[in-house]
Amino acid sequence: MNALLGAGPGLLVLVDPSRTAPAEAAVVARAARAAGAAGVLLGSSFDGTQDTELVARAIRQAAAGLPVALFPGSALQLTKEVDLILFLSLVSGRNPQYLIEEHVRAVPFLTRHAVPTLSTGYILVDGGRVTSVEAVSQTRPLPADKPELARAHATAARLIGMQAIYLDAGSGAPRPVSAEVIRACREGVPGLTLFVGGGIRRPEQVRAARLAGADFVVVGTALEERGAGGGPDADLPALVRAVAG
Ligand code: 1GP
Repeated sequence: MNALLGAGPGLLVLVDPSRTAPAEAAVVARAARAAGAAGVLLGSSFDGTQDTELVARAIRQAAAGLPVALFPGSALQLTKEVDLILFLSLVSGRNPQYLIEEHVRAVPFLTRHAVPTLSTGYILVDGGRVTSVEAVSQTRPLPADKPELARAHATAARLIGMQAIYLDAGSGAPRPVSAEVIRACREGVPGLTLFVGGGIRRPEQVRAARLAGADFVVVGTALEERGAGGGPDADLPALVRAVAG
């Protein structure tokens, strides 16, 4: 079993290499390991081309044993310094670039480097504002109040043979993916790994996502934002505890 998948269910801390310097990522990774997070996801919907590798290396050096997975925005971000690459197909969209083109471009890299991949159907759900993923991918998110539509996309990805689903409201979304949408997708893909992220800031939101069927709950922005005391706004240990219940 892959190190990251074996660490679940759990909380994943998302580090965006285009916004986080290697030294800063090292601090985040140490905090994630100390808090008992299942691992770190590394990715950006835009940019991060060469920073991705530097940040991945800094995380591994700072927090040995903490699983790191790549959550790439494009084939340009591929790095061998991770335990797993989410091989993402943006199945909520109809843009061939993110359904097959980036995948073909990834093949020379994956032929040279034997990094494990996880075929993942990525489903973008409306989180209340236009997010970077929507703008960069030029795809529309699914409506937030149509669980049956999300379930159909997740089920289609399973029938195609994908191994996991990532439900995302987009980074910094005002509204996370609802429990109804998560539950509907969980029903459509029993046995597949289910990641849920986007706009999750508080322990009760982590708990709700987990109870609705998420295996991994992803938090990024809330841990980047600084509170009044200068430290992160969100309480990482409390978020980790919320996954366990
Ligand atoms: C974004 O799901 C991730 O793709 C995490 O979102 O930054 O809002 O936590 P946040």
